[in-house]
Amino acid sequence: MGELTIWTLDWVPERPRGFVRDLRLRWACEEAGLDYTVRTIPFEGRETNHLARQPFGQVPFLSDGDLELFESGACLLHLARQSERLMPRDPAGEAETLQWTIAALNSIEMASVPWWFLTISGEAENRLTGWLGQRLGQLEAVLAGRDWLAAGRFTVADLLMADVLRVPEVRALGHRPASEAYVQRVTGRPAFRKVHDAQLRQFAAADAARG
Ligand SMILES: N[C@@H](CCC(=O)N[C@@H](CS)C(=O)NCC(=O)O)C(=O)O
Repeated sequence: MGELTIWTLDWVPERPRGFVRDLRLRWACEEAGLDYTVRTIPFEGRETNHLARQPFGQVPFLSDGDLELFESGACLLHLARQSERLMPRDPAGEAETLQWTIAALNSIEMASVPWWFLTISGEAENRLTGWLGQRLGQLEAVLAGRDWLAAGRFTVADLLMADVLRVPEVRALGHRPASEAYVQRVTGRPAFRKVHDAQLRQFAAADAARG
């Protein structure tokens, strides 16, 4: 394990603030008690200025000593291997955590992100609403029966699922009390509050620097 550096953009417009996915990595480090530094790449020119480290021109990406990796989910699982607080070490607990981490990305965020883009683009009818609504309803049934997704306690799967679910437009879609309580439970953790505030402060400082 080397020195951890979380890379993000040096500035973003108002809307994504508090939601830029470097927050997932900062949050995991805080939960795990891992030291980390946040460094930035320029927002202007992001389509091409860091393709060698993130081939889609996005953030975040992570340096761990000489090792570099991108995709927030991959970075989270990499961090989870460094801390039992993020992922249990027993085979059943680990398998459950992996399963729900991938479910957050590939069953929920896979539907929520395209739905969200259509919603904010102002389409009169969002044809993905039925698909997302069904997925969220199925997840609501799971969350009605338990506080945490895996291993009976907080894991990196909850960090990721709550981050996917906390998007305001997603939260407002339908009545899902167990999911809402879950989002509040997970994002009520001190580590989330700390990194959320830190991200907002970073971009506010960047505003000031830009004049
Ligand atoms: N699947 C990627 C998605 C990364 C992503 O959407 N990053 C956004 C910020 S949260 C970004 O870099 N947007 C700038 C752009 O696409 O130009 C991951 O989870 O790391």
